[in-house]
Amino acid sequence: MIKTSSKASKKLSFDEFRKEVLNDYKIAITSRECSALGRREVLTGKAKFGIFGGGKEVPQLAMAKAFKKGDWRSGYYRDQTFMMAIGEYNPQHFFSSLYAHPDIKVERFSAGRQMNGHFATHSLNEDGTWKDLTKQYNVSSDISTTSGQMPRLLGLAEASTKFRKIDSLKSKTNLSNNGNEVAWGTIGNASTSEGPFFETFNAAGVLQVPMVISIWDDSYGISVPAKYQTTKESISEVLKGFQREDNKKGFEIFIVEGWNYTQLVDVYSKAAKIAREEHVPVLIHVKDLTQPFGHSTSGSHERYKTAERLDWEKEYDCIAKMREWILHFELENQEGEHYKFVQNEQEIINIEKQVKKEVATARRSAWNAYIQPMIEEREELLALLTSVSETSEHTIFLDKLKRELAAIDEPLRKNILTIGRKSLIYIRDESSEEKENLQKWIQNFRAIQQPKYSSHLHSELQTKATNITEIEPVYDEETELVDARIVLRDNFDTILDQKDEVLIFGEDSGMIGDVNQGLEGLQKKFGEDRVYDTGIREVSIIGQGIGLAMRGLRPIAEIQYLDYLFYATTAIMDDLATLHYRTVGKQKAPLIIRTRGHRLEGIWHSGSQMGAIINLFRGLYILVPRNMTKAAGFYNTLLKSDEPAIVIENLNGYRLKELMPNNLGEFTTPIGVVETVKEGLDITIVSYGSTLRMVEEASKDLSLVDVDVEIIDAQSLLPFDLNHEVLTSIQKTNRLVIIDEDVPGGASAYLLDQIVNKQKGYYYLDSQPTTITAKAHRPAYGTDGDYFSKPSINDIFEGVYQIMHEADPVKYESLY
Ligand SMILES: Cc1ncc(C[n+]2csc(CCOP(=O)(O)OP(=O)(O)O)c2C)c(N)n1
Ligand SMILES: [Mg+2]
Repeated sequence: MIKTSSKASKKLSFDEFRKEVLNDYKIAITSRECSALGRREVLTGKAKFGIFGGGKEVPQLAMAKAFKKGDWRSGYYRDQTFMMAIGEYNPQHFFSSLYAHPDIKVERFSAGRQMNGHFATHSLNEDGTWKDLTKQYNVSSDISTTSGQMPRLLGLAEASTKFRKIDSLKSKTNLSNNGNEVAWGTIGNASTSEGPFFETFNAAGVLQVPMVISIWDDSYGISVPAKYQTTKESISEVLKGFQREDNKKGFEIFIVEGWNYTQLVDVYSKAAKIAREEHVPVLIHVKDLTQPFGHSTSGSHERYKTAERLDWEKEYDCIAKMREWILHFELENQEGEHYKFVQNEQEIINIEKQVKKEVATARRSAWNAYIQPMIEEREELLALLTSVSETSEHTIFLDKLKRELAAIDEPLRKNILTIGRKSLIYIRDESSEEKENLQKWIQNFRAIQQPKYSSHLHSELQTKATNITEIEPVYDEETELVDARIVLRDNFDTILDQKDEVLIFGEDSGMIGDVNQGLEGLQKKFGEDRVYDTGIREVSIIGQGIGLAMRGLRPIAEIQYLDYLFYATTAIMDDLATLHYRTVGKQKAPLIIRTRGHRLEGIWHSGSQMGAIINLFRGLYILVPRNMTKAAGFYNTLLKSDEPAIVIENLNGYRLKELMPNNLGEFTTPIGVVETVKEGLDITIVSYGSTLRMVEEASKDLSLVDVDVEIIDAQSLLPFDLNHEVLTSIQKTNRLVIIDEDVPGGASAYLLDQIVNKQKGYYYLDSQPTTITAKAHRPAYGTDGDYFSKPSINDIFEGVYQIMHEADPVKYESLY
């Protein structure tokens, strides 16, 4: 600390140190005061819920010191002090997020879409281009699921290894500075009981990535103490085997007291150096933390902590300990001079008083910014209601509504709209200019408000994936039929050649080039850094992809079979699918998930759970190409845009023959566009994936009995048929059947709803719209198991024929 010998510089460096310590203390107590006042805001009803960082302040000061521009954090709801210490959060922001202020310029993490304590920075400019991520602190947007932050952390850290190792990425200086960036994870002690924590932890040790994981250990997970959470009640004990040794790679592990400021600062600086310079993962187990306000505003910790524990928490409160240290710190140099942080306690009390004032002012100002526009909007509506009421026959009712609205002290938009919309019911049979003004105001108001809650599920930029138009595959005259996997493989080859930022990885994706040889020889050609094997660990494979994509790379993460996608559900559903929405487009992860399914056999390899996928993973594009050329086209489309998607290849299609296009890497399959693969007049069949081939087979038999079917390949389930081409088909055939191998009520029900309700197909139907699906149970194994579980060509024939029979029993006589 005091290294030079000259008196003046000694004094100067101590002064600087003193300033830093006092500033840190100020940040810690500002954070604590926010928690205290925030809790009151919930108890008095101004905010709905609060979850705060009380008791975890001091270690976060230390982490913030080691956190450099360009670094990334993937953490959880306790990190408010860290956010304040890096300058990305202040009391006004704190209260704005508590009130869920719906403006991204004010509540900069999620525009109030997430509850408080879910932090983020902005990676993207207004036009969707990357900011210079090396010149800012990067906080990947938090999610609420305990340990859900871990899988993504793996990719955020792995990206540094890619930027350091792959020469052609070195020019991307806005994304990385030679891979010097550390990814910092934070997690609560109890959340380490979760699978994603252990899976990610192990993978980080295998991959040797620059990651520092802090475990904020307060001995509880809400009310459940460590003895029910963790073997030996200590996560660092459990993880000892991960400690690196002289000739064995692993983690560096630190254990530190959470109230010990100097020890913390020292440990964090060492941890950062190891991770940054050596690219070695580090664990910091921060023990002895407390939770002075309890878990959240939903309950009180006095209910489940003993009196002894509560006393201990008071004594070991990290801020109280830091205060003691500041007060009693005294250094004497060789000349006998004494250095102190403060001369007396009053100096500290003065800082504390000032902080209280500052936080109270910030609270008022955040509340006014939140409520004032709504008070004005209420006035607008009241004025409109007054003028309607003056000419209405329902003055009594309208005035009652007005009084109701005027009586609300702090009106929300829900209150305003509820009254406005109700008023229209009373005057539904009146007509006046005043009423028209009211109607317009309500419609306009809704049009302005709704996007605040519903925008940005997908990209809203010109570059969005659904704007990429079709480029058809082009064939040379002497083009040959090849195994379809060769089309896919050669297209990946071209992609890897053209785009340095593309990385492909998964179980068996590297050395053998995936289980179906779609990547054959590509690791050899492009190296292990670009095409590589992973452990069997689906949730962290997806997390790896999310993190890599958030740092500007273009990962293609492979999930070996569709049924195993669900191991990664939290990473896809909670993290990837919501990222763009929950940051209002300020962060993105254009991860492409490659998997294979359809027409698999057996309970564990059915490959058909499309209904679950489209319902759980809204926010991703769900693409179901019927062959490998279509699949390759989807990869090309996705790489020309920047949104996340799942491409489901047909497992039984790799060895079928397809023509080899000559514009590999270039041709595209459009997203949200169906394709009519056979025209017909009698009935429209919508299907997708490999079921489509069976439909084509059945249609030949149907034509023999004079049923002329039109077959439409959905291709893209999310989004489905943006141009309403199925409707055009139904206008011609007036009959509809949807066929897939999902369970009844699965993706076929979704397609039915899209066509009958959204496209308003019901106007044109002369027969009951029907679905032909698999049985409700998981499919049984083997040829007969498949025949009796999934729709067969017989089932398709008979299902379609039955509709024709009902329409014209004379022409189409009953089969049975
Ligand atoms: C997957 C999941 N399960 C349960 C919860 C509910 N929950 C939220 S926080 C929490 C306790 C977490 O304790 P810990 O990890 O020790 O963090 P702390 O709050 O103590 O800092 C629980 C059970 C959740 N958010 N997500
Ligand atoms: Mg805990």
